[in-house]
Amino acid sequence: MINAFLFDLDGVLVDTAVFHYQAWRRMANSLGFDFTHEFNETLKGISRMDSLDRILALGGVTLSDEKKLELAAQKNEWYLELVSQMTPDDILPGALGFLEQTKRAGIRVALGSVSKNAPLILERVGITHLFDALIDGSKITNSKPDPEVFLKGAAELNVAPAECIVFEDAVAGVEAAKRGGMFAVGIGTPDVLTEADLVVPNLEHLTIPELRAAVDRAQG
Ligand code: G16
Ligand code: MG
Repeated sequence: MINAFLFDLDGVLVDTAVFHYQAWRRMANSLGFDFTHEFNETLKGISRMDSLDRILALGGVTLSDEKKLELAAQKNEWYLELVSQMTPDDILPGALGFLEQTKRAGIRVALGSVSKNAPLILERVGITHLFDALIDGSKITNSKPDPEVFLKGAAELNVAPAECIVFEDAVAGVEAAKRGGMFAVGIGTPDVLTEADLVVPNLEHLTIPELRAAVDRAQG
C-alpha cells in the first residue's frame, strides 16, 4: 500500500542540478582545474561541504577549513545568482501535473532534499503549497546516500517507509531510498541509476495506477 511520495528537488522537480554544476565548475576553474559531466554525477545529492571536499581532492588541492568555508560561500553566491532568475517556467516537464495528480489521489507529499536552498527554490517556482512536509539541508546531519532525509520525511508524514515511493535523479539519492526501505523511482537513465526499482526519463507520462502496479510487481 502506497501512502506517500517523497521528492528530491534538484533534477526531479527543477533543473537546479545544472546550476550546481556551473557554480562548482566556476569555482574549480578559479583554482586552475576543471571537471567533467561524469564527475558531476557523483556530486548529485551530496551536501555542499562534502561536494567541495570531493572537488578539491580531484584537483589535488589542500586548503584550511577557513578557506574552504570561504569557497563554499562563494560557490553558493554564484549558485544563488542563477537561482534568482528562476520562474515557474523552470519546473521540469510533467512535474507540476504529477504533483497535482498526487494530491488528487490523496497521497501525502514530502520534499527530501539535502539542499539548504530548497525552501527558497520552491518559493521561486511557486510550488511550496503542494507539500505536506519539507525536509531540507537545515534539518539533517547526514547527506545522501544516508537515508536520513527520506526517513525524516516519512516520519513527518506519519507514513511507514515501506509505504513510500521516492523520486530521485541521483545515484546517491536512489541508494538513500533503498537503504531506507523505500521503492525508488529513478529520473534519468537505467545505465546510471542501476539500483532504482523503476527508471523514467521525467515525470511527464507517469501515472499513479502504473506506479502502484510496478510496486505490486516488486513486492510480489
Ligand atoms: C542537492 C544537490 C547537490 C548539492 C546539495 C546541497 O541535493 O543535488 O548537488 O550539493 O543539494 O545544496 P546547497 O548547497 O544548496 O545546500 P538534493 O538532495 O536536492 O539533490
Ligand atoms: Mg537531485
